[in-house]
Amino acid sequence: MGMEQKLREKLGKEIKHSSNEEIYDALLDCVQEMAEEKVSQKGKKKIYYVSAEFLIGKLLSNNMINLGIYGEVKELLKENGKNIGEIEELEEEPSLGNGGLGRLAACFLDSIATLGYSGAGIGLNYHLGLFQQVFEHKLQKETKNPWIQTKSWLKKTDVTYPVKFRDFTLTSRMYEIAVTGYNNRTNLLLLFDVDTVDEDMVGEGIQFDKEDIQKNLTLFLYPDDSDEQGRKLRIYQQYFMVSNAAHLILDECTQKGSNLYDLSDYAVIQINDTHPTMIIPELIRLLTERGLEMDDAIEVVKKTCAYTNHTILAEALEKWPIHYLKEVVPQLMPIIEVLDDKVRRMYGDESVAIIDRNNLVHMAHIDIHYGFSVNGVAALHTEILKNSELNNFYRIYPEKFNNKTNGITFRRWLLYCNPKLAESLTDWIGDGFYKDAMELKKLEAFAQDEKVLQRLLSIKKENKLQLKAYLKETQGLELNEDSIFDIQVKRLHEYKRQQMNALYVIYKYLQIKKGEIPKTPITVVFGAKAAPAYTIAKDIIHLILCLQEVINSDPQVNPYLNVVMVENYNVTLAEKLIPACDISEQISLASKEASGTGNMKFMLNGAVTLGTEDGANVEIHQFVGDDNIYIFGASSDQVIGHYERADYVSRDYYENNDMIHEVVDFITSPQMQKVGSEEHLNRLREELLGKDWFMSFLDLEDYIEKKELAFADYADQDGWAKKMLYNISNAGFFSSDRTIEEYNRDIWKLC
Ligand code: 26Q
Repeated sequence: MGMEQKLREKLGKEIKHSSNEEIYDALLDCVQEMAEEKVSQKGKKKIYYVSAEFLIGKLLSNNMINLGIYGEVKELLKENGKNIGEIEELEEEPSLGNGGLGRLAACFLDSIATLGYSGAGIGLNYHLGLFQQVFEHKLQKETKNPWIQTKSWLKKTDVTYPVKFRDFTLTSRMYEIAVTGYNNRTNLLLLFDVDTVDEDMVGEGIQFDKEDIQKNLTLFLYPDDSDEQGRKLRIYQQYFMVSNAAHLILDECTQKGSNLYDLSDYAVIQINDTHPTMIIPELIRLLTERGLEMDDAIEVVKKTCAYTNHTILAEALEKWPIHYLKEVVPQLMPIIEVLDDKVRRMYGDESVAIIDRNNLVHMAHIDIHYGFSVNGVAALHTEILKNSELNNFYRIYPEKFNNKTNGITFRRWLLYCNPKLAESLTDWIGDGFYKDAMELKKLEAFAQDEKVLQRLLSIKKENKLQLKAYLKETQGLELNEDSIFDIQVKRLHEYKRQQMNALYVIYKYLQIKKGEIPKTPITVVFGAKAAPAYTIAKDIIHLILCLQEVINSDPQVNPYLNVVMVENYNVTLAEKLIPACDISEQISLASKEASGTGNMKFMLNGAVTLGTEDGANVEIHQFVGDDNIYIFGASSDQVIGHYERADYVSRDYYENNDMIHEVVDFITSPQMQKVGSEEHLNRLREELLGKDWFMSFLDLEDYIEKKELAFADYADQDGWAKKMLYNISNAGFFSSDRTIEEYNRDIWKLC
C-alpha cells in the first residue's frame, strides 16, 4: 500500500481537508506500524547499551528517512497544500539528555540498527526531562519540560519488575521507543518508569520534594545534586535503572537458552560512563539469587560488561559515600565489599581500591576491575587515560584499554538537517556515501571545480536564510545573513571556555570602537544550558546576554558585529544552526574535552573548525591538514604540566598584558553594569582574576590571532569554499557506523 492510501485510511478523510495536528497523529501511527514490522529477533548475542541519557531528538522525520518514505511523504503533503516543516514543529523533542554523552548514545542506537545488529538501549523515562531554559533579566531560569504528548512515540508495555530499596519496593513499568535503522531492522529503546510519578508535585521552576521517591523518581534528569537529598535521589534513579536492566537481560537470555554461566554468549553490556555502574553488583546479586556461587557470578559479569569513559574531570568521576548506598540499596554493600576485598588482596594498592579511606565507593574502579574493556572516546583522550588519569589501572590491565573515537549518524546530521547539501553531494559523487561514509572522499576530485565551489557557498547562504527566518519567528532574534556565522553551541562549562569567546567579542567590540572595521561583518552565536547549581556557568550566560544587548544596540558597531544567544539550545536547534555555520568553535582547554561530537557535525556540514588540539579535534586536524582548520593554544602536555606545577596565575596575565587588562575590565564597566547585574558581573571578573581554573587567559592571544586569520581568509570566498569542501570530504571517518563497527570488532563481537 502506498503512503497516500495509508495516510488517508488513518485520517479517514482527504489529506487536504485535515489539520496539521491530524496529519501528525496519522503519520505517527503509520511510522510506528512500519517500524514495528521491522523488529527482529535475529542474532544470538545482543548489545545492551545502558545509559542515563538518550538525547534522541525529534523522531518523525528521522524515522521516515530511515524507513525510506520521507521524500514521498514530503511531496505528498506538498501536493495537498501542507508543509512538512510545520508538521515537524508539532512534535516535542524528547528531553532525555544533557549533551554529548546522551547524543552519542542516540547516534549509536541509529548505527546499531542500521548495521543490522541486535541491540537495545536501556534508560529512564524522565517525565519532565532536563529543564527548559528561559532567559529572564538576562539570567538563566529553569522550568520544567513536559515533553510527553498525548500522542507519543512511547509505547507502554506490560513488563514490570519489583525494585527493592531499603525502605520500600517500587514496581517498575517498561516503555518502548522504536529505533529504526536506515534501510534495515528496528531495535528498541527501553525506558523504565514508575506509575506513581506525580508531575503535579513540581512547584515554582523545578522545585519539588526530593524525598518522596515514589512520586519523584523519574520526574527529572539529574535533579540538582548540589545537596544531599539530590545526590541520594540520583542513587535511587541509578539503581532503579540498572536493577530493571539486569532483570530484563537475565530474563531475555534465559529465554534464549542461556544457563547463566554462558551469559556472555548472549549479552554484552556497554556501561555508558559510570552512571550505570551499579549494574555490576546488581547482576552479581541476581546471579547468586539464581543459584550461582559468588565467584562464578563475578566471573560471568566480568566477561559481560564493558565500560566507556567520557571524562577526565575529577568532579564528574562518581564517588558515592558508603552511608548513602547503605541507606538506599543496602543489598549491594556486601557485594561491593567483596569486590573491594578481592582487589585489595590482589594488588595491595590503595589507589586502585574500590572503597577508599574516606569510605567513598569509586564507581569507575568497579568498572575497570570487573569489566573486560575500558575505552576512551578519542585517540588523545584514551592516551591520557592510559598515561596519566588511569595509569595505575593501565599497568595492571593493559589489554583492557582501547580507543573508540566517537562518531555521529549521517542520517540525522546530513541527510535530514542539510537536504540541499545531501542532494548536491548525491549529484556529484552518487549516493554511495549514504551507506559508506568514506565515499565522501570522492568529493576531493572537485576541489578545482568552480561550479561545485559556488554551489557549496550558495547552499550555506540558503541555510543561513532559513536559520534567520526560524530564529526570527521562534525567538524574535535578528541575524545578518551576509555576516560570518561563528557558532559555539554545547553545554556551558568553564573548560569549554565560552568565557574566552566572550572575551574575544569584547576585544572585537573595542577594536571597532577604535575604528578597526572588519572586512566582513561577524555574528557570534552562542547556545548553552548551564547546570542549575553551577554559579559561574550561569554568570557566563549573564555576561553573554549583556554583551548581546550592549553590542547589538550600538549603531557604531552593530553593522559589523552582532552577538546572538539562542534560548533553550537543544537537538532541534542544533539541526538548524549547524548547516548555517561558517566557523565551528571548539576551544576547550587542551586535555579536558574527551572528544566532542559537535565538532564532527559542523565539519560534515562544511564549517571550518577553530579549535585547540583537544579531543577529536586532533583527529579532524590530521584528516583535513593544516590549511583547512585553525588550531591554536597550549597542547595537552603543556596544560597537564601547568596543573602539575600549579604555575598558571591568571592575575599575572592581567597585570602584564594591556589587552587582557582592558577586556577583563570591560566586564564590570559602567556600560555593562547599566544593562546587567553588578553581583553576577563582579563575581565573574573576580573568578577570572582569582582562579580561572580552566586557564582562559593562557590561550587568549593566540585565539584572537587565529580567529582574525580565519575571518580574513573568509573574504576570499573561493579559497573558503575549498576549505569547506575538504572538511566535508574528510568527515567520513566520523560516521558512527564506523565507530560501531569498531565496538563490534573489538568489544561486542556480535557476529
Ligand atoms: C556526574 C555526577 C553527578 C551528577 C552528574 C554527573 C554527570 C552528568 C553528565 C557527569 C557527566 C555527564 C555528561 C558527560 C558528557 O556529556 N560527556 C561528553 O561525552 C561526549 C561523548 O563521548 C564527549 O564527546 C564529550 O567530550 C564529553 O564531554
